[in-house]
Amino acid sequence: MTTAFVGIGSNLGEREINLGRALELLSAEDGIEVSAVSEIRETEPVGPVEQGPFLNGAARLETSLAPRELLERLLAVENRLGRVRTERWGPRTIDLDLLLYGNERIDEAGLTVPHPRLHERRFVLEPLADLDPTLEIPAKGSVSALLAELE
Ligand code: GSY
Repeated sequence: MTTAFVGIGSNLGEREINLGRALELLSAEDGIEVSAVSEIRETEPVGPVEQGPFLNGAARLETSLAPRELLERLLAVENRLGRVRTERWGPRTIDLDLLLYGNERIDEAGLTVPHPRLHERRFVLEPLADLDPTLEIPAKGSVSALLAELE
């Protein structure tokens, strides 16, 4: 089993319900156990597109799935919740980002772990700090140190 961390976000529709449903669907998957969920925070949108505020959090998973298979399951849950990919940085009913997979560093087409912008995003680091402030981001440092650098 490997411990993985997933960022969760929504800024369209019933945001809180979308997040809860995504966690339910993930828990129902064979090979995935949702072992902890962070606080959920309302956050201002980051990026080039003007859009409404997000609800963001993170979940810790225990998984027997390989990283690529886990990513496929995350995309399948996004699709089941009606996510439509129209605009790259645009609003979304649900966003499930594979942030960390054990201590692995993966750089393949469509799969980069740790997530490439994780270390510079408060809306990702704060939920990770809820789950474990000592958590090490491979090649970047601890979540608490990265958050301190953003201050
Ligand atoms: O990369 C995730 C989607 N996203 C977010 C988000 O989840 N939260 C906030 N606050 N801003 C964002 N901009 C994008 S794109």
